[in-house]
Amino acid sequence: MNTGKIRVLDLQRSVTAKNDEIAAALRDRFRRNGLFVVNLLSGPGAGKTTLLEKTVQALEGKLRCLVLEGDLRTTNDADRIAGSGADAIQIVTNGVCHLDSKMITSALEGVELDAYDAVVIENVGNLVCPNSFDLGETVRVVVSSVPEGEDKPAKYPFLFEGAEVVLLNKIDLLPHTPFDKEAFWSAIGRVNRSVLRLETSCTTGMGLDGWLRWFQGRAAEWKTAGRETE
Ligand SMILES: Nc1nc2c(ncn2[C@@H]2O[C@H](COP(=O)(O)OP(=O)(O)OP(=O)(O)O)[C@@H](O)[C@H]2O)c(=O)[nH]1
Ligand SMILES: [Mg+2]
Repeated sequence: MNTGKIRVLDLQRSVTAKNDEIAAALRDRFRRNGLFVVNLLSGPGAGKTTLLEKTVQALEGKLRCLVLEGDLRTTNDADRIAGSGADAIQIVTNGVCHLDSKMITSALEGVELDAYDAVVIENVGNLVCPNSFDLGETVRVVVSSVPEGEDKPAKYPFLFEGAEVVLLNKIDLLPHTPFDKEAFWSAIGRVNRSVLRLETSCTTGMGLDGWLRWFQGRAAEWKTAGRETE
């Protein structure tokens, strides 16, 4: 008996391969400009925009930041960033649950990147889909928050695996919840041993100095590294 041919179409792979190609071009462009680029990831409502509001306010006059905001609808987050004094671009994905490199390329069309030292891309609030899409970033930072519970790194490990920093936010709520901080950091240690661990409250300002030190230090380091490769 003859056997028939089969054809396998791996859609996920072809989508991410194209995305990676565009992301590589973005990464080159960012490097040429000595731009430190953060892909900021979390579940919905962990405090990404609040952290960025505090960050751009604290760095005013020290580091020129451009913020790209990804949301399914509204310009709320870009409005908040602009209100805090930094330039912002809102990407409205209209239902798409993550940002991709093509969206970033379109958003940056005509933008003079020389005017900035750092770009932060606040991804769509989602602990799953954004993980597969390289945006040409220098580093990934994941924000987790106390009300989400300590089991998120164990249940959604992939996002945490690729992070340079994990920031546990809303620590002001620790006295009011059964959140087990030791269990949270142990789970992080199991998926990513080298990650920088930070604890913050964007409400009280607790721990924000450590975050700002890391951000400024890495941006400065990156600018020098970019110049050296020219
Ligand atoms: N108690 C407490 N509330 C916080 C803290 N940080 C942010 N919030 C609140 O959490 C809510 C969500 O904050 P956002 O900054 O909008 O969160 P986000 O991650 O940008 O949300 P999406 O963009 O929708 O995914 C807001 O009501 C903030 O005021 C914190 O450290 N402590
Ligand atoms: Mg936000």
